Amino acid sequence: MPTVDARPHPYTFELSTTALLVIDMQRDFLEPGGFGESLGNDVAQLRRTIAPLAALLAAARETGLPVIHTREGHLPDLSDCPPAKRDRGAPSARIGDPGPNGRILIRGEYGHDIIDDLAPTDGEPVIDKPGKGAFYATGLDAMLVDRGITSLLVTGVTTEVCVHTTVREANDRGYECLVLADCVGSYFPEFQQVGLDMISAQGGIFGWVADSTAVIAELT
Ligand code: C5J
Repeated sequence: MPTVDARPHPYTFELSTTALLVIDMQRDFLEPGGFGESLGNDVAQLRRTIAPLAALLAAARETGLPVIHTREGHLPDLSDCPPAKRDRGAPSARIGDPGPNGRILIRGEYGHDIIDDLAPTDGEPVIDKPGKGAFYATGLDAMLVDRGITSLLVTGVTTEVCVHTTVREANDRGYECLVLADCVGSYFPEFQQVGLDMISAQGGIFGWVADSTAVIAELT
């Protein structure tokens, strides 16, 4: 069984019960004109995750590890977007408003889709989620149970929002989570640091943290 150097202690996983989860690597978060930028964020902060994640994806695909992608977004009529979510803060453009990449965070729009560098391949499931967590109002849990997956390699954006919410949801459902530090990103460097610390603190209260190179070395 592969074992990787991780915080707070080495992480051992079985290939047959592990999946790579790629959270919300969407144009709306990583490219100008989307939801992330409308909230005042510098999208460049997230882009450093693309190259390491592309390498990890390639290794997972070569090994035959299941890969599951998620996308945060809403139905065109916004019936699955709570007004509290749409109204919060003082964005320059709200969810559903027109932007350079189409209506912001709306399913089917160009900006809502996954960036070209990390595009899912045929057969890789893409979970559309209306919330921050990937388990809320989705079929992810049933999909994992169905496939016998108990351990998740967690990647994507943003560290303190959708990655954290998903890892916490996964913990409450009994999954083991290894978060890949170089493959998760935050618009705020200090949140990146503390977000990762919070996962592995207290003996790994939410899981483990490692670099993707440690996992790739075990997969290839
Ligand atoms: C945010 C996400 N930050 N995918 N979404 O609103 O983390």
